[in-house]
Amino acid sequence: MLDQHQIAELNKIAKAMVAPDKGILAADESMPTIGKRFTSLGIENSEENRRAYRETLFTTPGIEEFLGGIILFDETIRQKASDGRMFTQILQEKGIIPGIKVDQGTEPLPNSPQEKITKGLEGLPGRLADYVILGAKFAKWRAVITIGAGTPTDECIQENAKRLAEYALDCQQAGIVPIVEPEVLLDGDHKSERCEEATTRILKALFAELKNKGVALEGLILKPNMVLSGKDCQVQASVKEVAEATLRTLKVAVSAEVPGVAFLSGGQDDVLATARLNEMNKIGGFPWQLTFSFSRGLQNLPMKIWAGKQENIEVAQKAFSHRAKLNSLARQGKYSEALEKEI
Ligand code: 5MM
Repeated sequence: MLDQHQIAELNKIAKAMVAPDKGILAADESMPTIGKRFTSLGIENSEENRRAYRETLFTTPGIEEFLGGIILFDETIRQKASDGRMFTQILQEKGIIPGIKVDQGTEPLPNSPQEKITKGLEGLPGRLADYVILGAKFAKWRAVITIGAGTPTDECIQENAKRLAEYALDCQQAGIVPIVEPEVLLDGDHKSERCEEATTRILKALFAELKNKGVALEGLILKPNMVLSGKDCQVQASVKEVAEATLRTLKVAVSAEVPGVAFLSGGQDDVLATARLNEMNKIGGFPWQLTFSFSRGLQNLPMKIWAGKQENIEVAQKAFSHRAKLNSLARQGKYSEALEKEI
């Protein structure tokens, strides 16, 4: 069990990650994921390109106004900017908290192999101790839940919830704030009600496991999906419907002690993701900070503009900064679509 001092330290870090006008950048794409994104834009997936791209993001002027934390990948937490400073040093100097992805991808669930369970618990305490030395103050673990015929199964929900809770406990024992990310995927033609049902199931199971294992809820951040219609569903829920369904779901499942809920974007349209976050913050009436922890929702445009070319850095940084600013406004309920043009 953690003592009160340890819990207070974790709570302080968690609150800073989701400070009132800030959110989190997910820049923890694993090799296959960054490779997929680069290849689709004709960018070579080389170590130097990954380093140069992330330098472009992290050195964006003024980005610290909108970001409380950045999630890094194992390669990135060990890399340096062109001026020789470690990326972690650059972030610390800007007051942005460095974090690290510690899951090791997924494997098929033995009794339902089309579903996935997340790997990475073996040797985790040792890896966390190394990441503390490298400067990480928080970590992230993502579980993937698929909506389909007969899925998600209870076994998939339970096993992913159990592993997320074990990871969270290991993190807190190492003095690291865990981001727990159970992602119900957007894939499918289901109505939003099915996403609400699946999201409620995984969140309830997750919080039951977290409590069961004695994880301090004041010292973690939840990173859920928004409640959305499947991407191939003919009738898409409106911005208001998404906001209401997401808040309804969070309120039945998420304890009030949790300092922050930071959404993933999950392949939504960038502008819609911002508008939906804004709508939730306009509605209000919840106990947590409600913010963003987007990867694609923040990076789609800057990555496309950068395109692997030095001469595009300044324009890419402007696009990144603009998207981050709009999401910062949305997490305060102050965004409007008219601001999209003000770049
Ligand atoms: C950066 O994307 C992360 C997934 O990485 P891998 O699949 O490469 O392990 C992902 O966990 C990300 O942090 C969240 O899903 C948020 O990303 P989106 O794009 O959904 O906002």
